[in-house]
Amino acid sequence: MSFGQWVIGPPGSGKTTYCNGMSQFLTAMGRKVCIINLDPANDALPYECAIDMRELVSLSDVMERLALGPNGGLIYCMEYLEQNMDWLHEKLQQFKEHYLLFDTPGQAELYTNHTSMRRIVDHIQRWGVRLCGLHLIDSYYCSVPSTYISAVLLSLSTMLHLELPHINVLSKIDLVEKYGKLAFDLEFFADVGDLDYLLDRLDADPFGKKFGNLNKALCSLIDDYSLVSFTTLNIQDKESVYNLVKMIDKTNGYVYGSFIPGNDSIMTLMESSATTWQFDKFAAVQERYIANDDDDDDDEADHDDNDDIEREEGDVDVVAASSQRSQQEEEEAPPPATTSKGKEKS
Ligand SMILES: Nc1nc2c(ncn2[C@@H]2O[C@H](COP(=O)(O)OP(=O)(O)OP(=O)(O)O)[C@@H](O)[C@H]2O)c(=O)[nH]1
Ligand SMILES: [Mg+2]
Repeated sequence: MSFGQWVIGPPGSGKTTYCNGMSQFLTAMGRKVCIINLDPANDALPYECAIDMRELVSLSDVMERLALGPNGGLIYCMEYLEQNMDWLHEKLQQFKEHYLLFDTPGQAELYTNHTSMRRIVDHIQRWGVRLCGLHLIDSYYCSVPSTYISAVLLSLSTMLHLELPHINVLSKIDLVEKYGKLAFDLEFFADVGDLDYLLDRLDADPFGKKFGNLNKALCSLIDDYSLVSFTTLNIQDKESVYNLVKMIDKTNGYVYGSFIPGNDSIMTLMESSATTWQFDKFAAVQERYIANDDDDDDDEADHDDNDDIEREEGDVDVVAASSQRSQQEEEEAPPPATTSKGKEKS
């Protein structure tokens, strides 16, 4: 039995960067990690790839030989992989002791309605790999009510389609307000609060008002399922990555797993996976990445120098993580700011 993550999300949501950063982080924790690239269009991989689907089939070849466009070509590649699962099985034999990270393409239809990815996932699970579906959604979607609602719907249909133990993640949380101020506190968007508040916002917009009834029906559908919530991630912030690792370890069962490298003390891991209060968690993230209207002047004051984001293109620096990080350190996280679900930011 081995464990892994199935990393999905729309184009540009950060999947490849995530696999790179998460691999560095888990390696620093002592786990043996293997990244599998299942994106046949992934030309410039930032990580060292143990298994690369492009050895089996590449998008450029398919497009050229079959005269297909990029989307049709990608679907063809996934169907080709599905028909050649023996190839993947054989490759994975060398990595039985490894923690697996699957990097996938961003086309949404692959994980919302097309059946190949679903069948590929089923195959891999039957080989004894306990997977957690990790769905990355760029957090800028939160800045516009209509895009946020469509992101929640996408997450819902992905969960229902793939049927994996699943975590939705608002990625690039460090950039959450880059394209505009959030209408509500972060906790509202992470917990998918009462969407009636967003409907009011949509009604205020002439375009949104035109589709008022449709929006209302969609929000009520989301509400009926009551399945979607998000956690947050800045891949360059080790605390953010560590919090996510704890969630994933519980979701795919790693904390209850066998004695494999990096999992020498299940009890210690279980202890380190103690749940942080959601309220505290989002308040700390909000305080770090979202400017407080009351004190715009010193919005950088509380940042830890190590965790600050200085983005170079394609650069990830998520190392120095330690599996020995103590519970005490966790409790020393910044104090919660006052947030309340559904309340407008003052
Ligand atoms: N600021 C910030 N940028 C990020 C973060 N994660 C990824 N990025 C950037 O987002 C861009 C897209 O990241 P990728 O990892 O290529 O996204 P992807 O989902 O693999 O994209 P496709 O494979 O095309 O679907 C890159 O410029 C990354 O550096 C993050 O947590 N914070
Ligand atoms: Mg990618």
